[in-house]
Amino acid sequence: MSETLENLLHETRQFPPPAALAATANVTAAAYEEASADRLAFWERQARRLDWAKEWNQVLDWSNPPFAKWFVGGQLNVAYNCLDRHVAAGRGDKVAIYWEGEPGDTRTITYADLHRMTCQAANALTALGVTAGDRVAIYLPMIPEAVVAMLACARIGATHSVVFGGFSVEALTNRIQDADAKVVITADGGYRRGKAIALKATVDQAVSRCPSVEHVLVVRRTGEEVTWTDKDLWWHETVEQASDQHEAQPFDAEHPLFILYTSGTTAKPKGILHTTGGYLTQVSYTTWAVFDLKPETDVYWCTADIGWVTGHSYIVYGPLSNGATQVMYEGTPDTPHKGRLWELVDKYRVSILYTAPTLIRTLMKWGDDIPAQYDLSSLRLLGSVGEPINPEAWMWYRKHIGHDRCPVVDTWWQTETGAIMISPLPGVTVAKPGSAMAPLPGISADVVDDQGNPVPNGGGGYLVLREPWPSMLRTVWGDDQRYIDTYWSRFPGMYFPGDGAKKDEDGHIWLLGRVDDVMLVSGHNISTTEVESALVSHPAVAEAAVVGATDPTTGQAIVAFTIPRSHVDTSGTAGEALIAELREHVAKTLGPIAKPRQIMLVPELPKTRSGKIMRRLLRDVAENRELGDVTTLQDSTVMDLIAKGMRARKSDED
Ligand code: 6R9
Repeated sequence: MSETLENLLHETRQFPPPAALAATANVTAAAYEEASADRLAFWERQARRLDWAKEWNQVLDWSNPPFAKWFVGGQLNVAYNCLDRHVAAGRGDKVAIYWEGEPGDTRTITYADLHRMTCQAANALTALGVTAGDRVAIYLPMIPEAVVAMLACARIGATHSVVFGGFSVEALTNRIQDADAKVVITADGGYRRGKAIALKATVDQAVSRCPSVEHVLVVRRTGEEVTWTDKDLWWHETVEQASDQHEAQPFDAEHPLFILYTSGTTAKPKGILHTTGGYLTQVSYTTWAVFDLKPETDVYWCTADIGWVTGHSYIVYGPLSNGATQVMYEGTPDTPHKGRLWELVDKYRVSILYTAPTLIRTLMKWGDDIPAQYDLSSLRLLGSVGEPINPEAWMWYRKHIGHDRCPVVDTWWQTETGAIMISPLPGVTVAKPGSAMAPLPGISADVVDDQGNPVPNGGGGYLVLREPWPSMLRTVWGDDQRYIDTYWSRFPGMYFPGDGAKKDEDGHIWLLGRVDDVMLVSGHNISTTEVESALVSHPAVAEAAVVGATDPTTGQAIVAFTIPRSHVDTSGTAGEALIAELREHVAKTLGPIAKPRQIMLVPELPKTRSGKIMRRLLRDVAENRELGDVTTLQDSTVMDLIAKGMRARKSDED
């Protein structure tokens, strides 16, 4: 990418915080001032939200950048902070998790229950020879045992590596091998779209290629038949028979807590390493600050999978360290019907909902009438994470889910950052649809040009983080050089997350997608996000993905893949007319430079399991290439559908 990103999209709508929420908000504007007056003292105060067995003697050691140490000399136990201290304070009977299985079976788990289950799992893992510093791979569906397994590892100082329950043998094998995991925790299977999906057979194949694995613990979820090897142990015959008495030992603030592999590329997966004290400090603080969480009265629900960093930070460690009550759901939002999420919001009186733009756009596609059938009056705050949220999707979320009553917080962060970094504060910020707005108190973010100089307001470029933060990754597992090269080499002295961004006229930050996806059209750098948002702002469009395809005249040309809303007629000439109208609509909204060369109407888009659009695959289609690596796709049949549509169109044109 040369120079800067064009700033094409202009959004003028603004939404101040609801007065009642602002009046009782956990965090006020004073937090920004406190943090900028003394950043380290600010984080030190947030660390005191936790129970430490031993106080630190230095807040930050940054003497050997980019290798940071936070709360040096401090000691704590993560599971103790998520469980024991709540039970000890008399909150053992408070519900930690309302769990809802996809088939409709339910479990209500209190903090005392979760504590007992975690102690049993900690004892069972110890009996299997797992000690502090060992790695444990977790490959489970969205069942409470996934939370228990993670907390049990944290409790005994073992480092967990959660692998998405949908990943292939190949992906699982690589991840077990890279971390040298000693134990794998899995299940016979889980439920998805009304079917039992087997997991154990995948683990068997992977483990046969992973000599480091000594034992496999198997949770019985579906009851389907599984083959058994001599490494296998049933969870109910080991963990559930173990003692529920376990004394948590404190670990060093920099003790490894987990490895999480980032997905999406063909390269060897990167094991992102997070440690104990700084990570828990920032996830705990941000859960309380960004969601305005009131643990006594709120019912919180994050729809992420546990295998995504969002599940780690905002299902397990953030909410539980705050003593929250939350909903956890096993299945997909369309099973057994497309109102399932809203049925659950109503049933459990959910007050805080945290989800992803991909889901919001899918809900838009299904139609406004579905959420309208449910009582959503318990909701008071909505969050979004995972991709830039298109202004129109933001407006839809605010109107049809939040009934214009709930603030929407668009939260930018990454696996690598561990916790939310850029987001509105719900009781403070006057939000703009589509903008993550400003770095949180204690975080220093900026947008810079090619040379690393800050861009002026109104300009676009690269997002950077200027100062270390408590929940930052500490390295790439086993590869310090890759850590330096990937994140700290593009701009000296700054962390580069790989995202493009712009500052608007007021200095607020808008994320523009991965810089690898930026298109260069006739010498102009154009972000995929802005063109997609322009398409989504048309009433016929629910979702769009654009890519730059090689073009003899313009260098790259914009090719758009667009999912129409369910009521839209796309047959024959109506489809042709819609495409022509959409091309004009983009040109009108953003300027003629952004007019797509080609628009394809498609039923689905290729996505990762966390819902991110895989533009790389769409580029392959747009340029008539063989498809690259599809192992991290959520649904591999989607690409066949799109490629078929593309070929049919081409032969029409020929
Ligand atoms: C938490 C998570 C990280 C990448 C990140 C960026 C994109 C996430 C976003 C967002 C715009 C937001 N991203 N949140 N882009 N606005 N609110 O998603 O982690 O899976 O590691 O992905 O996701 O491109 O760099 P991860």
